[in-house]
Amino acid sequence: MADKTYNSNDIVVLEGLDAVRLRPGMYIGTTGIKGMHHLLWEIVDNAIDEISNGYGDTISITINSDGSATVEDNGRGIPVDNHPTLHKSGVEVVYTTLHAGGKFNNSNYKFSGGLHGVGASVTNALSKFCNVTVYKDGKEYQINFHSYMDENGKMYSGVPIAPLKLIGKTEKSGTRVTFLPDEAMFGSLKFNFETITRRAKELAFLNKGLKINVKDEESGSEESYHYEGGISDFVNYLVEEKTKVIAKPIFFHAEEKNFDLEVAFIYTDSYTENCFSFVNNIPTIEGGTHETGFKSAYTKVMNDYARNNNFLKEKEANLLGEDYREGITCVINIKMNNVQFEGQTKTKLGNPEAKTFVENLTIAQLNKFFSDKKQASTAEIIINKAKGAAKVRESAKRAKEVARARNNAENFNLVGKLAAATSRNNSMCELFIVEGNSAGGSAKQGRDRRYQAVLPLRGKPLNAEKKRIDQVLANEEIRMIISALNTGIGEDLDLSSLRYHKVIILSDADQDGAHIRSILLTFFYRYMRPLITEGHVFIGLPPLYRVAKKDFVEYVYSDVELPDAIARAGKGYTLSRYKGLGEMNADQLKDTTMDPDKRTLIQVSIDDAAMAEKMVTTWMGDDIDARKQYISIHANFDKEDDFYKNYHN
Ligand code: 1YM
Repeated sequence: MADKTYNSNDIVVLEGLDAVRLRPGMYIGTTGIKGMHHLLWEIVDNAIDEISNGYGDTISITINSDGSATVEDNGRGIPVDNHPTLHKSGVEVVYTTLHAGGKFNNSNYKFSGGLHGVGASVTNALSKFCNVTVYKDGKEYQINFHSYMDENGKMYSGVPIAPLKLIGKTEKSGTRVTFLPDEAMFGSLKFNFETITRRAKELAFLNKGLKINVKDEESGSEESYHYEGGISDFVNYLVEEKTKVIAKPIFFHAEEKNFDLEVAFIYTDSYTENCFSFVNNIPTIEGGTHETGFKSAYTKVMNDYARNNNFLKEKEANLLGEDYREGITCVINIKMNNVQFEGQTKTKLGNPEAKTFVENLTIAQLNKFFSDKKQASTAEIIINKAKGAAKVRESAKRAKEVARARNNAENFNLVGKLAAATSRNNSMCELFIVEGNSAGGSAKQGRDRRYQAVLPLRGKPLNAEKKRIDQVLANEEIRMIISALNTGIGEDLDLSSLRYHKVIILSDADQDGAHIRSILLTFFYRYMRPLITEGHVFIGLPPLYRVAKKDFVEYVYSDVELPDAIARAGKGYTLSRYKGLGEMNADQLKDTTMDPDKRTLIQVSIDDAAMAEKMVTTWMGDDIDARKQYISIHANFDKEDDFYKNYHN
């Protein structure tokens, strides 16, 4: 066969949507459940951009029974007129050209949002079909795209079946998109109602006035979110279970050319600091320049106020930022262009100009706020609280020193409890934190002593949620964990000395086990957060059943897998249900839960700190009913449940 000559058309095709299929990771991160939801967020982002620029107010998301999703807004509708050089309708260009959105809308839209700026074409490229309806100027238009393989095995990604077609008249205005993630890319994964509602709720908080409806056709579940108070409502929601010490959130909004900033914060009687920041609606879990800018401005404003109003005597030193932030819950929401992300998980804002901008606007806004005499009592509460925190800081420092000394002394005593690994290669070593002495005993026998260490927990460790650091450190179980990990905690945490690079929580698959797991996760979340964000924390998945017949033995980790396992065993099988880890002997525990070749671990991560925080306080807060509900929803986890993967999502 003659060599095919390539012309420019072929090159265009090669650089088009097929590139997305060849390297989906580059565009959506993974082809797992998160990547699949990313397809949805790309479409939702376009709708949000439209609404935040003042057109329309409502977005509806539907999970359809056939596995597809529909997103509809009531904005202007994507342009339908022909693109001057590409000779295709605007809609077609947006859905078939990588980064088309940016090229089109930069001049019209103040901030090109877009989760990672890749646009709707990526969603189209990775979908089996993608149908777009535009309601504009009294008319309804439709264009359908599909992806398929021809008889020669050549792949076609997101190609239009026909050009944009005029359907008829309409009263409506807006855009409606339905797409089905391609099984060839995502297997049998399904959209998750909870994942979608959680993010929808957050988007509604971050975009004041926006209405988002979410519906699951299959189950009939429906939720609606709309907050006229925006991030002030967000802050109130985050502290719902806590006791506020100032009446309502302090809020300000300020903008400059190409920058938009809003901040809301409140104080509760808790001792932790909770700052959540966002850039263009994206959570910046690792913080960054905007957070730094706010914090340094806030410390300065409060210290100046304290001096000018005689809360600090001339001889007294300034209070520290951390003093002013004890018990704060704060949301920082900025919009800007040319965002640069840094950090381990690319969730840290790097733009240096964001620091200056947030700092200057915060100083101006808060000085204005506190110059109002009506706010004098609020300022007084905050400053007195900070003074209390400063006092405790001094004594906690001593407590920490004591604890450190004591830890060293007690390392001998710990030997009996902690079965340490012998290898000094920390990156290969694992620490199993095991619920109960009997399971702990089996784990010690079943482990590979070179790389695996076992720390049995006798009772429930201390709930770190409501304690100051000195009380946390007084708890023996917690001290054993800190001592075994060897990193220190809080501000002093140093991951470079981490003794065990995998920290694996092994608890029973029942409510008590779930509680112990959440207590441990809460402790890590509060005092050793980098351990989680840098991927060192895992949950071990014990089997729920053992199906056996003569030589046949199969362990089953979730209810959905059980029928298949029973079928494989055939008639005359015996089924045992494990109620707890303690029921397994050393060999069984090793085979099912510890052996790296056979076990299943769930990595704990946080990709949305605000929602994780809410979950942690719900788990650990005073509202027992809410806590029971959360724990039971998530107690029966299995491999499909991506909840633990994200600690939120
Ligand atoms: C359900 C998804 O995509 N809505 C949407 C998208 C656009 C517009 C309106 C829009 C933008 C502009 C002018 C503009 C987009 N248009 C483009 C592009 N909802 C959804 N609603 N008129 C309408 O940016 O000037 C990209 S997105 F590039 F064609 F302008």
